Amino acid sequence: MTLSLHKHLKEANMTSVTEKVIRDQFPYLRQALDMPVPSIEGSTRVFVGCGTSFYLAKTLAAASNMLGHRAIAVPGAEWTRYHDVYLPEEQDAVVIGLSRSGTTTETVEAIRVSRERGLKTFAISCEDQSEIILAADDSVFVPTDPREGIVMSVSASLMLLAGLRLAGATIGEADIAAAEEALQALDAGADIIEGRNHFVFLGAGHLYGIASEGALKLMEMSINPAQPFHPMEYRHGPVSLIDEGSLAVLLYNGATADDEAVLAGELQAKGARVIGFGGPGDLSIGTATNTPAGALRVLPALQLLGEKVAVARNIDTETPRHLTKVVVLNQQA
Ligand code: F1P
Repeated sequence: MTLSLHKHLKEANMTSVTEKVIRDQFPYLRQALDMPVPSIEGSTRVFVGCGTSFYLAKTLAAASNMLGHRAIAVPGAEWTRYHDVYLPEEQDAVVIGLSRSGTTTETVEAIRVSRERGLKTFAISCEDQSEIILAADDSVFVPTDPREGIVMSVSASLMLLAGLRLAGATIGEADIAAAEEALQALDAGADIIEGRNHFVFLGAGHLYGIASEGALKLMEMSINPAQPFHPMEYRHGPVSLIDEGSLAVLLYNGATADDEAVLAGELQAKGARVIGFGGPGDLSIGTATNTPAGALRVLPALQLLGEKVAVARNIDTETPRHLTKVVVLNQQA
């Protein structure tokens, strides 16, 4: 009988490289706390990226707005092709591209096209001297764990941390310690995923971007559909999918936590189990999520959740189906 790699790992009680990288990310994050970040000029910030980097962009735009700097987030290709749909012509915008590899065609193109239009440009990347860093006016380089594979984990946390600091947020040791504790709490309570095959991630306000990243992570790691929603939107249709196979990950937002707890109770009554970050659930993880740093506090735990679901389904996260580390497109004339 041939055992799949994951079954083998499970039976031998071994840990995948993906999981090791997720668990070992905290020293990298601590190191990035003191890294110098330049200040960003411009009256409007446009954060662009693809995949995980786009969801980081969404989180950073929300954090910027919370901190008093107008910002939007747009997927790389959308910004290149339809910038006027997202923002009227404005010369004082700065376009900030996020890309772990620094070579994702659509994100690099968004930076190049913006610069040609006379806009200021900035890059955040985990690869020094990468295409995006060379294409932008200014940049931040955040070195990541060289063991990291296709699935973005520590690199995402690092670019989020750097971007939050760039956006003006104060990030400190307490945030890293909280992220580590949240990951440990998720680890200890991971039995909650048993028998679950329908996953939803709920986050209001600045937490919607990171809820979206939680869903993407679980989907690409475990080949299981997962969707993000704004919590108050969930009753408006999607709730019809809830049953005894559902797991809802609710990122409570301080200001609206009472409303979200009511929703959690309704989902539980329909058969769902709930993981509550910063509020009640079948598994409650007591992390404060109401500041811009809240996204960073939950991200490593969401990454581990993706791995846990993958292991339960015998999926090897080192070779996620149909995915490559970078999407490079053939440029057409
Ligand atoms: C972004 C990205 C990943 C995704 C996939 C392809 O890459 O879209 O989020 O998981 O593996 O690349 P990057 O621009 O941050 O390097």
